[in-house]
Amino acid sequence: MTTALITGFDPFAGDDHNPSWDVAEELAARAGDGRLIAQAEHPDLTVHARRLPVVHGTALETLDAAIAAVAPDVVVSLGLAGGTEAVRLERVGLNLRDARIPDNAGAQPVDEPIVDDGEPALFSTLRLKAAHTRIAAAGIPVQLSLSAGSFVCNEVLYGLVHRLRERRQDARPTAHDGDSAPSSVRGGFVHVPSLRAADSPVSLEQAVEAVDLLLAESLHDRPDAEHPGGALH
Ligand code: PCA
Repeated sequence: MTTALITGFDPFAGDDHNPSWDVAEELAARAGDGRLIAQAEHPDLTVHARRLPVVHGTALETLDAAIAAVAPDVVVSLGLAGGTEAVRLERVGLNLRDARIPDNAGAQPVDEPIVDDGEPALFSTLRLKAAHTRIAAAGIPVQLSLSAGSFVCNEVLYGLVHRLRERRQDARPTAHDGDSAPSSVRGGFVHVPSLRAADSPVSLEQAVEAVDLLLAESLHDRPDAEHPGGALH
């Protein structure tokens, strides 16, 4: 069996709704009916959706518990980036909390590390360039993004990649295990625009399809595509 964990977030900043959770729920519902594009390529794929609190620290604890419970082969976390106009495939998580607004528990950390003595930045391990090509070909507005900000979404991206790497190291085979080490679990983060707005450039349907295609691409073992995708500024 192949298992994907998709997370969305609670509403925050006084909103009563967060579309990232709609996308996660819809992916799990479609997977239950065998309707995902990713299932056409990975027929034994099941999808679990979990909702994370917009709270520094607690978001990562909730994600960590979900990873332990679900034992996923791939993890895609989703969040809302209000005011943006495309699905943003986040490439880099920074080891930085610098919150412009309080989180849902009232905390507003400034210039703190997420992981004490952790590396300054960690890269998503999803196959973002391969996915970007397919999502763009489907006519969905999509961007490779070099910053997930410095609020809870960035914390989940950095913390997720950090945690998956630690788990891999914990699971390193000993001389007794031979080749039985689990293959590496890919993980990363996607920001979606506020999909409900009447003038939203991306619909819920398109955001769901984009993450579906990202799943399809990221469940392959081969390395990411190698075409240019950087930014000049
Ligand atoms: N977006 C926020 C946190 C939760 C969410 O959906 C962010 O971009 O950090």
